Amino acid sequence: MDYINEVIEMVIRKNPSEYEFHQAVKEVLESLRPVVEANEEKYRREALLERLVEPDRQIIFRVPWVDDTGRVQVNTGYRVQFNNAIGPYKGGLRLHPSVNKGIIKFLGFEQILKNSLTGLPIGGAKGGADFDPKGKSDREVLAFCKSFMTELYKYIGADTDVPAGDIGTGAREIGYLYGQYKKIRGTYEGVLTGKGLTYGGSLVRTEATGFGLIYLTEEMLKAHGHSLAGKTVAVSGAGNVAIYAVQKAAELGARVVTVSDSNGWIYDKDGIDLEVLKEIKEVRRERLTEYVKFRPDAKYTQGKGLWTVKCDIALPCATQNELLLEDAKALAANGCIAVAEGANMPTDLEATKYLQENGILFAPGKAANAGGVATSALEMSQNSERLSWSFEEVDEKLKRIMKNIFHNMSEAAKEYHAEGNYVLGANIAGFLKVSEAMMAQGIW
Ligand code: NDP
Ligand code: 2IT
Repeated sequence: MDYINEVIEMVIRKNPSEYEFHQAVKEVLESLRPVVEANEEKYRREALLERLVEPDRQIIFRVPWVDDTGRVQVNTGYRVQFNNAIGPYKGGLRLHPSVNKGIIKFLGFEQILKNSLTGLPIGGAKGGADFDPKGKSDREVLAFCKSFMTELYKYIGADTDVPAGDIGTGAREIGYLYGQYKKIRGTYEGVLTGKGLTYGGSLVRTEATGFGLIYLTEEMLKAHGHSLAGKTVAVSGAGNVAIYAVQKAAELGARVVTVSDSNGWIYDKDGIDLEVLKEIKEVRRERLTEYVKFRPDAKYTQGKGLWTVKCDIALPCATQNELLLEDAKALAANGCIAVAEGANMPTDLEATKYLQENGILFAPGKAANAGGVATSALEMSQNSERLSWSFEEVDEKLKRIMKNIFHNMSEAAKEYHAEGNYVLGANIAGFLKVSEAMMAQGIW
């Protein structure tokens, strides 16, 4: 058996029920084949791939907190510190009832290569809990966050591991977590990113993932003789990434016709009304069913079906495995020319393959959504020098980073004789830096 298949088999054997982790490892290792085959002897001797797929450490802990009725609730908390070859561990915290070890490990593994692609010195990590912030009072969210940080603080720090937001973890949660860290440690340090602007946050971090997704998409379209202006765009999700993708796509002249949440989706043929969307999601924290009350001509559909809408560009921005083979077929049949992943691994392996084989441009999440973590790294820089940069300065840096990511993955794909295969290009470009750093630092 070849080295890559051996490692994939080992991962499945050692981590039997971690399906999302298997999926991420398969996608990455398969696309590293040209590099691995050219260096097989050296990599085998160093057990490089075995070390890459085994986290540095995995922390799992109990998170007890008291709800508004006085009952004690117990959640499971996670922090997987995957790899710090090129910088301190960095990655978000996901708060969602579906969270388990396999999901946190797939996200942490992807984060290693994503963070490498940004060109900034950050390693890969992820964490979270099976806590559902939906429907909880502010006091309950505070109680959870305090308890979560009371354990997590032991393992993190501005130079060791810097968590941030992800699904279910926004500005409110980061604030509560930061307050508790400061209380326990007694230090004022950049231990989290996505902080509020009054206590060390960076301008543009809120918008960064969505804006970055659009900057990279525009760069990819440009390389193929297109642009966003005048295009019809389908977005899924209605959270942090989706909202700012909708905003920037509209600013560049596209018409975004859909958004969704886990219950259903909106089709607004005149273009999603950004102010309405922000009011519902960011201010009132309500469901998307409210949207049609403000926009009676829009249509709400319960359940799935968003990818059957005719669009030129599809931007999945909700969660993993939300765009499957039948969705890819529907997009292709409707003349879609590009898919760029705002979420992490929203497109499964079969759907990705189908899109690529049918000539649809495909930008993988670890490149397309890297603007969030890249701006987090810019927040870390500002915290270190105790200064804050202007919106324009951070936005300009973000744009440059996204353009570089596109060109680096494009060049890597070309160099390995797979022009236009950005999955292969992103994985190889991200891996080369990490593997070189790992080998330079000996065996650990
Ligand atoms: P939010 O919590 O702000 O929004 C998540 C959105 O996705 C909501 O609309 C939510 O709907 C929907 N969603 C979540 N889970 C599911 C599910 N199981 N099925 C259907 N819909 C679902 O999260 P973000 O916008 O921050 O994150 C979205 C994606 O982007 C995730 O994959 C995340 O990992 C990725 N990402 C985020 C970054 C960031 O900076 N925030 C950076 C890079 C990637 P509902 O309200 O009904 O749950
Ligand atoms: O998936 C991701 O890249 C994030 N959730 C952002 C992580 C970060 O550290 O800003």
